[in-house]
Amino acid sequence: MLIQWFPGHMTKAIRLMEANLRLVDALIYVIDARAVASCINPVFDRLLAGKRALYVFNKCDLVEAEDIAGWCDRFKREGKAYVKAVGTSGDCSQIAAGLRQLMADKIEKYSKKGANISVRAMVVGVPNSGKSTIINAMLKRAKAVTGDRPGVTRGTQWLSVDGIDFLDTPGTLWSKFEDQKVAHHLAYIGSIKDDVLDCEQLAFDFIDEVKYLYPDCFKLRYGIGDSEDTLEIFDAIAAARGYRLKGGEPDYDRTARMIIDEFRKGKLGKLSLEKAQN
Ligand SMILES: Nc1nc2c(ncn2[C@@H]2O[C@H](COP(=O)(O)OP(=O)(O)OP(=O)(O)O)[C@@H](O)[C@H]2O)c(=O)[nH]1
Ligand SMILES: [Mg+2]
Repeated sequence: MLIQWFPGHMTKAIRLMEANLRLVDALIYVIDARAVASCINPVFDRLLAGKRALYVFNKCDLVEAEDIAGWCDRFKREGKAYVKAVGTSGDCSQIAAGLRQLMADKIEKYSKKGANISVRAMVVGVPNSGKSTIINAMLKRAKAVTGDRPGVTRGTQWLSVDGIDFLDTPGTLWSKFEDQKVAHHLAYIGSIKDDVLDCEQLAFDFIDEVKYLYPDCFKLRYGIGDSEDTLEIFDAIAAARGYRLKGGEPDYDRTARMIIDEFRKGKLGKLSLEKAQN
């Protein structure tokens, strides 16, 4: 299955982001902790040029602490500023603190001048990584619209709290995925609209990859027997859930949707698709 998704609203969003770039002091780069490398958007390189960035490993509740620690070490080595976050926990104060630390010299300069100037940060990231959720957590109230699907935020909007102005932006991807593994990971984590995906194939590919990364994961969740064969695992999950068509055949569509949905919700366990050392 070849995955490509770059709808017109993303081209528009990238133009909007570029137009707003001169207004901001820094970027807050929101990454899904389950697929860190795949969340690095080459389009953002242009936005990053000459700007400071605070990387936010979001959705840390969905990965093991040691996996995210590996990414923290790597970012540290690369001289990148980062914080860990769980947007849905409601407490994202560490992001504001990280940003203040990153911008300390500028904040001091402003305050020496006696000017009451806010730090302005543009929040960027692939669709569904949790940008709007994080901003809401910092605002301590829901102002930015969020949702468990990609493409929720369309236009840009400014939201302010404690001397920081955040610019929420729509999640954006890039025009062509050179590496289909990246495209698949983005699809698994919900950054690509499900309508453009073949869900059965996606779930098959998911099992095919995850069975090596986490050999016991399907056995533990669905109580199925030992098998290394992807189709056998798929069939066994359908049977365990009793998902059958009228003729008794496995209902692959329903099973596929359920598996992907359970992964996205963290019900398959804390699965990290990408390790920092790879
Ligand atoms: N488990 C978990 N879910 C999260 C976390 N942060 C956000 N979410 C969920 O992720 C989904 C997407 O959140 P949004 O804030 O809408 O994501 P976004 O990056 O603004 O998405 P777009 O505007 O579509 O680009 C929502 O269902 C959130 O509840 C987190 O730390 N952990
Ligand atoms: Mg959003």
